[in-house]
Amino acid sequence: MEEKELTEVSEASTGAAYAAHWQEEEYIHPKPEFIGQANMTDPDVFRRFSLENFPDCFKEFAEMLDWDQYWHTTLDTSDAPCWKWFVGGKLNASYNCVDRHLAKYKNKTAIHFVPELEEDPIVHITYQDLYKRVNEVAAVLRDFCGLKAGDRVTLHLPMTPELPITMLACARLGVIHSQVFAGFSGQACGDRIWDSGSRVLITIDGYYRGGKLLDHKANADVAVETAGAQGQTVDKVLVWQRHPGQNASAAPMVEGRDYFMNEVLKDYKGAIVEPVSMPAEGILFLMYTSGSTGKPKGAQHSIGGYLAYVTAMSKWIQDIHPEDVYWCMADIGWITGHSFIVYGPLALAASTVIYEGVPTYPDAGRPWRIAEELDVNIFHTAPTTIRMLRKAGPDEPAKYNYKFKHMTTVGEPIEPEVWRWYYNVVGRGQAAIVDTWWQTETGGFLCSTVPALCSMKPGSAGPGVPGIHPVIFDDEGNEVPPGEGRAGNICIRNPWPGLMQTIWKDRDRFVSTYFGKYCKNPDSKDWRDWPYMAGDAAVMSKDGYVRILGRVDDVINVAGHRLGTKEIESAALTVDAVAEAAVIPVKDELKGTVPDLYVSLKPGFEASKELEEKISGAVSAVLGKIARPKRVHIVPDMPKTRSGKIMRRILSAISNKGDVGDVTTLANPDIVESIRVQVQGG
Ligand code: 6R9
Repeated sequence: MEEKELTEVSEASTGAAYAAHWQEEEYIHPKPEFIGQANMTDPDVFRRFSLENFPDCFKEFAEMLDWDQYWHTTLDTSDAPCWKWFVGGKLNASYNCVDRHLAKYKNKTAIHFVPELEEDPIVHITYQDLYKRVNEVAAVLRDFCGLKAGDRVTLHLPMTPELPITMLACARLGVIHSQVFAGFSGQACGDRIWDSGSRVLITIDGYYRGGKLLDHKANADVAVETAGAQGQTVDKVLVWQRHPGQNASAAPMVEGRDYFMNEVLKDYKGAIVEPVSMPAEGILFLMYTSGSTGKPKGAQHSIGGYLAYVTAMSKWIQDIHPEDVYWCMADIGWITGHSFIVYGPLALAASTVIYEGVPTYPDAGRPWRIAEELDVNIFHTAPTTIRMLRKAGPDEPAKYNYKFKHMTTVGEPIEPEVWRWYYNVVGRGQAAIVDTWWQTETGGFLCSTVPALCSMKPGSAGPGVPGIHPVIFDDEGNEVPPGEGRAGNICIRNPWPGLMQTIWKDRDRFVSTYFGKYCKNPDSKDWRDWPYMAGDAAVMSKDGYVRILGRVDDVINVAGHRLGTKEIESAALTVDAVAEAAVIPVKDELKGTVPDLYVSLKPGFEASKELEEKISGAVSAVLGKIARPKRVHIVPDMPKTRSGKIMRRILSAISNKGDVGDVTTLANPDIVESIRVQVQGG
């Protein structure tokens, strides 16, 4: 069933070959068993969602939801490029994710909560339980906190069911939630409270991570202080308890400000709050992007457009049916969790799994034990986790009895080597894989294969999903035709309902960041003049599949040749001993920049000069001498964020002898100094 196609990427014809002279392209077809049960098997979908049928094609997404009132205008472009979708329509997101399922599915599990400690029982929350809990929390927010539609609330919650329950309670009232990743510091949370103008903060006393009960409430005190110093007063802090009735935090409760949620809830037992009928163009939530430079920007997502988009993506690309047990191992503190743990799966009445802790706790077999126990059949994670599981337990999946029909990879480019392990070992060569490329800003997927309709190509995200029309532009704004092998800036030609409405309180930054470079006419109200620039470099092959090379600043220009850092990392991963690889551009007198390569090894392998040579040689062999790393550093571990992304910024500071900056929010801050000593000496 597997075909190989060799596409020549000729340096002579492209001027700047981005990678190899020969780029291997392998197609792997989905299995008939998957196709037979899939939600989207109609090849005509791509015609129906062609630009000729834009924007009306997107009505099909909106029709997956229940509306209180239908829209009169599918797309309003009068405030370009702040597009308005389904104008005139009214709906409620909480109703769509909870109430509408009660008639058919009230006794079905909505959320399986898996505590990190394996001895603690898994909690199964039915749709009826979810309905009850969401209503009670909504009553607290409305009647105890005085919150109403349009107000902002900051959540600083970890991976427990209280997080989606609180989100849905906000949505029920039309209150805008702004969830801050629990691994972020109190100060980072405070900055976001201030920016969003929240006067209520919802947190928890503690949660488990790596086997330890962390004190989380202490962060709330710092957050409130930080926001206060900038002029935003928080008058109420609601504190969930990880173990109701027992305080997991040493931080004192501030009289008149801090309240244990479980105590307040006692007065709201059985409360029912009618879902507020909201305009489609109302705001569902803010999601601040990591904000490595400048102040964090709040991506502002709509109710109708966003929910329609994530529901359709969950149905067609994630292939979620109500009877599926779906596990996305991301954190709800990131966009992936909002769209593909909470809103999309619940809108489709699926059972969604929430796992509290670290994927490798207490060992690398944990995810597969959970999959076996809960009968998970759809699995969703990021390359960094896949690499970690492959490194720590390459043979673990085979020990457990589970069966995935579908798997997702998201968040960074995946090396074909790693993709193949995911496919063969985790998916047992049976599951369809989608490599979904998208962003916080885009609400849902941009490029991915439709799993029953398209073949998979390891390392490529795929073509635009139905309704998304990607294009690659060079720096001058000329289109780079598919199949040329030249990298450029990937843009989307058309608006779509999941795209953020704007950056909260910063329309100018929204317009300049995403449209500034390629807008054809800033006065135009025609969407054709406003391609969306994602900020990623990509190559499109002649079949329209897109290979993402990384952020625009992740492309290394070595002596005029564009090299994707990911291409080099993939090459390094072809050496058996290598578990993870990260490439850093380092200034070079002759070549402008050259790649510095950091690698960590699989268990059982030792660092040596010979191995460094071997890795370096492999990179030259796969990509050509131009890509040969200046140095290969074999390090004990990579510096990583709490969400598992390798912090290239820190490696770059070490390679380029700069300031590593604040490393306290890393998962493993101690590694930074040992790498620095290793690379720079003393
Ligand atoms: C969903 C999410 C967005 C950036 C994006 C790109 C990278 C995401 C990817 C991918 C290659 C994929 N990215 N998915 N790169 N292949 N399948 O991760 O959102 O945290 O905002 O990150 O992540 O560089 O621009 P976000």
